[in-house]
This record gives sequence, structure tokens and C-alpha cells, in this order.
Amino acid sequence: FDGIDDGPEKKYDLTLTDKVIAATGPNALPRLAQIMPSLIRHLHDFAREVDLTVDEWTAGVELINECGRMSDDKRNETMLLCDILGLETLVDEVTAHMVSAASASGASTPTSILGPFYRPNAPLLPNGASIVQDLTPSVPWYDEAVASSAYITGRVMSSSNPSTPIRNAIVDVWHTAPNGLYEQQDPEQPDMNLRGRFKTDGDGRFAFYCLRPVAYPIPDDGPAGKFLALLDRHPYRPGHIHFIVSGPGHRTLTTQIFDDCDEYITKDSVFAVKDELVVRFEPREGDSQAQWSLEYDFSLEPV
Ligand code: MBD
Ligand code: FE
Repeated sequence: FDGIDDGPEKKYDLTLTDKVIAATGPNALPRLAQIMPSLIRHLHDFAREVDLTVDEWTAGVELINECGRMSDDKRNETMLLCDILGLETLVDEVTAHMVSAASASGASTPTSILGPFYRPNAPLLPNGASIVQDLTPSVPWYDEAVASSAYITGRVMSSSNPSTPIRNAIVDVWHTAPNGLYEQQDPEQPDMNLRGRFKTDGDGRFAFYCLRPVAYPIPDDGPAGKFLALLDRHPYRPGHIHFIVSGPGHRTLTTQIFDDCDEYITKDSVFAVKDELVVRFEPREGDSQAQWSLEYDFSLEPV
């Protein structure tokens, strides 16, 4: 942006930055000794570049403090702050780049971010079961106007050449209710609602019932949401379903799939959409349990 003509180097004394970097001792944790000079340099350059004031710096500190105060095992506000700044997606991209550079096998399913709402130990269910724990249309979290049910099946494959099915892979899945809330955000939902783990059969196949995901706003009642509003940004994510897919001898895949009909598909507030992860739900005939179906295969990297 304009207003800065002669670059930060000329305007401010750089010896402070050098001093802070040089203060690291010889017994520092090696990875920290490697990365901190860069972090310090970028932080200092940032503050110089924008002429950061004490009030602005204090506001930043307070934002991070508020995020920490609000976080517990049900809500990770600091992660949400990283997400709206694109940092979780960037770190995912950097990691994927390192992995693919080291790999000799075929293309595996792209990763996407974990997000703040994963819970381990979702119920282990038989293939063909539903992760919807109570489909009575009277439950408060079920909005009949937007809810529709879906059957999702697919195979977990190895990206080895030739590609082979992985048996006993675990497909760990979670998504929001039609009211836009994950089960742990919503006292009305049963514990572990819309979460489940499925084990693949000998053909690498899994299958389950769920709901077709809807677009929803990330929690905007906290500091991350306030910050979005100050940036004049909307809080919506396109409808998505989260997965962690793991299989013996393979790299565990954290990813999400996205509904191609969603109006937010090109404007995800946390920047997690990738083309290969965009899916189309097809109308499902002759199944009283589901109006939509989706076939989606995952491809895991051998380790
Ligand atoms: C979500 O539901 C989510 O998946 C991510 C990555 C960030 C905020 C809310
Ligand atoms: Fe999510």
C-alpha cells in the first residue's frame, strides 16, 4: 500500500531485530533455532511496515488473549482466528507439498484442514448405519426446510501403482446439523450426533447415512467473529463434510468434501475448498432413508 516510500530498512534501526535474533542461545531447541529468526524478522518487518502503534499492538494482544479465554475442549477460538487468516489452510498446503515432493506413488486425495470441531472416539458403526442419531423432525436442531438425508459410499484405495483397495481402513466422519451447529456447540443435540467411524470391508468399501450438509456461519459470537466483522467479511463456510481416513501402512488423510451446489463454494470464510474435493449429490431413488446419494473414493499415500 502507499504511504511508505523508502522501505522499512531506511526508516528504522534494524539492530534491534538482529539483537533479538542473536539472543538465542547455543542450546536452543534446534527446530526453534532454525525457525525463530525468520518469525522474528517477519514480525519486526510487519510492525515497521505498517508503523504499528502501541494501541494497535495492545489490541492484537487482547484479541489473542480473548481467543484463549474463550477456548476449551469444545471450542478452539485461537484456531478459528488462524483459520480466517488462511493460516491453517496454508500450513496444510505446505505439509502437502513436502509430502508429495517425497512421494513416488500416484495421486492421492488432496488434504484439507481439520478445523476446530473434530472430536476423537466417534462411535464405531457398522457399514450402512446412520450417523444421524435422532431423525424425528421435532428435534430443535433439525430444520425440515433445509435438511435432507444422504447415503454416502465409496472405497478407500492405496495410491500405490497399481492402486489397490485398503481393507480395515477407518473412515472417521463429522458434519454440522441443519441448524449449522456441530453437536458439541449445541446442548440440544445428542452426544456424538452426526459423527461416526466406519471400517472398510475387503473391497475397501465403506457406506453410511448422513444429512446433506448446509452452508453455515463459523461461530461469530466471539473475538474471531468480531474481527471478521471489522474486516467487513462474511462468516459462511460452504456445506462440507469432514473426514479423517486412516489405513494400515498409509499416511492418514485429513480432508473435507464440499457440495458443488453451495453458493459459498467460491467464498469459503476459511479458504479450505479444493477443486478435487467438490462433489455432486445425485437424487437417490427407491431408498426411504435417503433423498441423495454420493459415491466418493479416497486414495491414501503408502508410507
Ligand atoms: C468449521 O466448521 C470448519 O470446518 C473450519 C475448518 C473452521 C471453522 C468452522
Ligand atoms: Fe467444519
